[in-house]
Amino acid sequence: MTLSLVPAPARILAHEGSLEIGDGTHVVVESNELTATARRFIDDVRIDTGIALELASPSDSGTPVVLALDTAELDSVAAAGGVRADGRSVADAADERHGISITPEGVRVWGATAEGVHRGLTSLRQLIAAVSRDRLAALPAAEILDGPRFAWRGLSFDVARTFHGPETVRRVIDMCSLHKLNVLHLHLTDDQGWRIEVPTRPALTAIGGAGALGDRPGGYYTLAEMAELVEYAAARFVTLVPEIDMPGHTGAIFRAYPELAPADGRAGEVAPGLAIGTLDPERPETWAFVEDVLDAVIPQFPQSAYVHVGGDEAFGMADEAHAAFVERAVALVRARGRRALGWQETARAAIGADEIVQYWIDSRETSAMMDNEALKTMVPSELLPLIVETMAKAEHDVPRALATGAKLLISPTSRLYFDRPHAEDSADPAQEEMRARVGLPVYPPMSLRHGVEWDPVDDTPGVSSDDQIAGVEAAIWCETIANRDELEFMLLPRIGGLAEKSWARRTVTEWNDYAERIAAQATIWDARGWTWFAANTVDWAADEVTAR
Ligand code: TNX
Repeated sequence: MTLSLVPAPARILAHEGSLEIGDGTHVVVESNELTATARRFIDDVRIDTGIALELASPSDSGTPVVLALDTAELDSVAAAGGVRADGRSVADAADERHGISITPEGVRVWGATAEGVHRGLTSLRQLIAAVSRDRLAALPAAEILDGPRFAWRGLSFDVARTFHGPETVRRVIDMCSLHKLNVLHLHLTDDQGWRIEVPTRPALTAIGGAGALGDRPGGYYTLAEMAELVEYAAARFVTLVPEIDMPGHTGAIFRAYPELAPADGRAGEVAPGLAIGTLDPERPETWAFVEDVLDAVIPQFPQSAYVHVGGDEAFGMADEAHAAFVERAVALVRARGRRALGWQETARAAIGADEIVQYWIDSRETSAMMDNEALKTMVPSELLPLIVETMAKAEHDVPRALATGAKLLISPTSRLYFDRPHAEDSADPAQEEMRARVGLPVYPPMSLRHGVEWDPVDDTPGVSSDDQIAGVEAAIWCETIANRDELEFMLLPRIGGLAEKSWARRTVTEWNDYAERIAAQATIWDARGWTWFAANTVDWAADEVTAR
């Protein structure tokens, strides 16, 4: 039996009959701890389908959806592997396993934690939306037992090249929640903009936050806005993880505080989206700055056990200086009670087993990229050898990280860079126009099918077991993404493939089966007004979806 779920659940048992859900169907909690989760579910179903469910007490009569804290049968699904961004244990406090039983008499959704119940209700949401017609949903009777393969299922979101305001971030959090993703990694700083308030360093936002790539408008999240976003995410069991990118990608810092810039004046944007110049680990003012930033940023992310320190593409910096920088930045994070995570280049420094290394450079495709004519027109010729040099070292990063005992966050350019152009055609001319414009031309285009026909362990050179992996994370970089429509167009439907590869236990996703399941999701995307790419390789109309 296949149900219209993305990601695919671990176990499905078909039962006889069906159950109709509609306006006034009761939702009952067996524990007060689940009330907020129940309310969120009722809200979501109303937005997705128009169906108005009602929170009721157990004594009320009527067909109920019952939510319970209970571990019955959940041991038949293995506990998640990997690492939680909030530092909690998958064995108890943050067990996401759950069960869903649909019979003609009602629905029961249970899990060991409120988070587990929320994940189960997310499946129920998808099932209701897939069959709902005129505010009635006839659900097939079934039992589902499910839980994630990896504890870290994330999306890295570049809000520096284009500033995406709080409303857009909330929409992205909603997309994460709908796909059972539990981490939104905010790439808050880069050459083109600084997006987080540091009260002791006001020029970071006043000057560094003023612009974005090209002539796009700038902006930043105030302390109050960030607090609201953290809360909005936490209510959906999503952890916001901050990234402060250093010692490279620091152009915005240098505009705000020129005394931190390289003394030889060799800092600045050399091509749209590409700057040179790095923070100098030899200078005391560099570390006074980094401490000020960490002291301001860390308390804004009370849920996150990690701080991402960047570490990528420090073009032109000596290896020793880069390693010294990373080691001290990691030590400062640890001194503040958090753990560090960094792009894969951080594995070239002496990091510890508690650190996470984010693998992104798929060395099997870099030589083709380096030969790509688009790259040569984008990057000044004197910078090309520096890029080639950095990329050549990349193939040693994964073995080096694993040798220290650090775990990997799997984010290969080849599968999980959502700023690759879409490969498929769309029947809609406006979408074809957007497809030609959005996505970095240095990458070959990627199809939805390519996004699901792979495995994070089998397809990462040097990795042989789930135990070496913290989790799976996609990245959406915004050099070519100038607004919300373009952002959503690149995220959907690709985010479904990310969910499938980070949550689902089967290592092989069969394309035809996946294509049917993802098509059923479009009802919700439409109901929420999300822009999405209607690839012509999926039969979207099979789900009676017409309006977009
Ligand atoms: C490389 S991924 C970068 C980003 C770019 C991205 C474009 C990484 C750690 N650095 O600065 O935006 O490529 O895909």
